[in-house]
Order: sequence, then structure tokens, then C-alpha cells
Amino acid sequence: MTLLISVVESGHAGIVEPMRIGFVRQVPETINDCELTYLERQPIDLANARRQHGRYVALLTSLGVEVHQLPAMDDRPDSVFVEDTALVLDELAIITRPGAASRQSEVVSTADALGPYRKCKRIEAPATLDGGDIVVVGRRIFVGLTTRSNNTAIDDLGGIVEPYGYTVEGVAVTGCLHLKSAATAIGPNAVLFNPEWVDEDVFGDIDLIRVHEDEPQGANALMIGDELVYAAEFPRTLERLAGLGYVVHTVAASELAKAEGAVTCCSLIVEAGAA
Ligand code: CIR
Repeated sequence: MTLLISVVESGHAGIVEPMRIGFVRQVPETINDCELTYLERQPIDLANARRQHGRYVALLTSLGVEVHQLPAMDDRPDSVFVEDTALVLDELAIITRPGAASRQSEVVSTADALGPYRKCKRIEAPATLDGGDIVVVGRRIFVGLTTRSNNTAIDDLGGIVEPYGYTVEGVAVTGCLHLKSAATAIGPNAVLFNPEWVDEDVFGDIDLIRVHEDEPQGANALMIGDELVYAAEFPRTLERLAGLGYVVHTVAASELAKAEGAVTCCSLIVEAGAA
């Protein structure tokens, strides 16, 4: 397969580099043993999950992301959800300590993969932190207080990132697994959110776009540059976003949604040339 890569001129004559790199991991054979917190277990069709994931990867590639595959972890049912294993900022990466014990070994290969691109710091016990609980808007980092991420993680993350000019704020989340189930950044100062699951007041002067009331799970969008990757299952919210002028690329994400996953969960995006 030919990779389509958007390129930027680097400082060196004749050398081009991709604008961004995306780390993904294939859907494991054991996906049906995934952790579930709010959803009832339903059978996940592995072939369909892999097909949808493949289209997601192809979409990222078509948007200029150079996609790198992390090593498969078939014995880790949730290992496709690589977002939970790290927070990648322009200046550094923070390797998390996922809140589900079954997921903690997933971080090893993430740390190995990110090492060449970012200085890596680690979240250590007793802190627990899932990447899915982290929403970055400018220099503000919001962390969902959920079954996966605790107050110690907020303190520890603050200690790591405040020297770089970020602030870290804990956010109450109700009714869903992660903060990113309830709210995601969709611009430099804009958030798509579900007011049933997170209080809009926490976001202050950030522009807020609500999901359509019939689509409570529609608050998860992945920003690639100034465009959005979004699940095809939420047409009413999609229409709202398009009406606001967003360029939105949809992909079917119904199979991994049964595992409480969504579009941001399946990749870690590294902006090239930022470190
Ligand atoms: C879990 O419970 O850990 C997985 N079944 C779903 C993780 C989804 N990750 C994410 O939203 N970042």
C-alpha cells in the first residue's frame, strides 16, 4: 500500500517530513473480553471491528497522517485503544498508568514508540490516569475524575506539565467512561460536549458546541489539523458541526463503540517538528 503523506519542508534542503504521525494498534483477537463500565456486553464482530479500524487508519492516512502500527497485543483485550496509554504534547509525552489493571502493561510499547519523538515522563503509582480522560484546549488540560483517573494523577500531571505553562484541572464526569466520552476539543478554543455528562461551566470562556440530544455518545471527535474525524453514527451532531463550517470526515465506528471506544481512542497523534 502506498502511504499518502502530507509533507512540510524541514530545515534541511531536500528533506521532507510528515506533518503528523499517528500510532495505532490492531484490534486484538480477544476484544470480546474488553473492560466495560457503563455498557452491557454485546458480541463484537472481530472481522467487522477490524474492517472499520482499517478504514479509520486509511482515513488518517488520507489526511496526511503517517500511520505507525504498535506491536499487536492479542492477549490484551483493550489494546486497540492506544490513546489511554499516553498524553502527547508538543514539548513532551506523559506515559500514563491506566486505571484498569488489565491495561497497565499496554504502556510499555507506547513508551518505546514515543521515545524517538518526545522526552517521556511517567505517571507512577498510586496515581492512575487514562488518556481518554484528558482533554487539552490550548494551555488548559482538563482531566476527568472517573473510575480510571484519580486526584493523585491530577497532582502528578500538574507537577510534570506546569513548568511548560500548562494548567491541569480536575473535572467531574457522570454517566460515561471517560471525559473524552463527554467532551473533546474541536478547535484551538472550542469543545464539543454532552451537557448530561459534564458541566459546561468548567470550560469557562471556551466556545461550546452541544451534541444533538438524541446522540449522547456523539461528543468524541478527533482533530487532525483543523479538520475532524467523526463517527458516522451521529448524523444530527454531524449536521450541526457542518453547519458551523467544520470539515468533518466520517468513519463507521459502531463495532468498537460496543467496547466503549470511539474515534479518539484508537490513535495517538504526534505533531511533527513540535518538540
Ligand atoms: C476500556 O474500558 O478501557 C475500554 N473498553 C474502552 C477504552 C476507550 N478508550 C478511550 O475512550 N480513550
